[in-house]
Amino acid sequence: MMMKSLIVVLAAAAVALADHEDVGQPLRAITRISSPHSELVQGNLTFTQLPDGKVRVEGVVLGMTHGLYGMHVHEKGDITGGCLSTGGHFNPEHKNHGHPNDEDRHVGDLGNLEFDENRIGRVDFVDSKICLSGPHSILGRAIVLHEKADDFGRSSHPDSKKTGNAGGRVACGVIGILDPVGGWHTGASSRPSLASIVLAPIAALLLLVH
Ligand SMILES: [Cu+2]
Ligand SMILES: [Zn+2]
Repeated sequence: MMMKSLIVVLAAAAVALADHEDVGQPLRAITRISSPHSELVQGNLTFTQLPDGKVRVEGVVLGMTHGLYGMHVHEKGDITGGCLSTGGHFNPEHKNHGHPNDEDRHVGDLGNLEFDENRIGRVDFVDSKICLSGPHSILGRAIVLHEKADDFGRSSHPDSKKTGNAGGRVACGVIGILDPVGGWHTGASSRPSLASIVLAPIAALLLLVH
């Protein structure tokens, strides 16, 4: 009886510690945005995986004149041919192009970035479709900033439902790991935590002895 309660306590401790590890280490990614055409256009964006499954996007991009410019996650992290080699909008569910709040949207549709009179574009929003792990993961893909505003698939232009008719690609950057530096590719739910690696054999041993 003593042994059984000890095993239960150890198992509970392992679960509690595993939860704590996940909460303490949010996945964060980063991209350095630059332009093959202009040294003026540049910036940094960070992506933080929130506990509710959404992702917070923060940062500053400089260099575009006052106005709105479409910004998307494109499917490839390939900038060997400038921003053109990043492929199309990241669209794993084969939907139409849309507004970030639409149900019918590409996962990569992040809306417009607004630049002020001083050519500063401040970014701070939460998106519910992009992720830093799993099938919607944007890690290793690219952020692309366009030359025009995104119309969210709502104009009569033939490209509206495909790209938002945002025009050419001005600047881009590959989305990479910021922190933590390990544990990204094992999956948070299936990853054995340090606690379970240490405590599970002890529990098993106690079961055997019992
Ligand atoms: Cu785009
Ligand atoms: Zn799109």
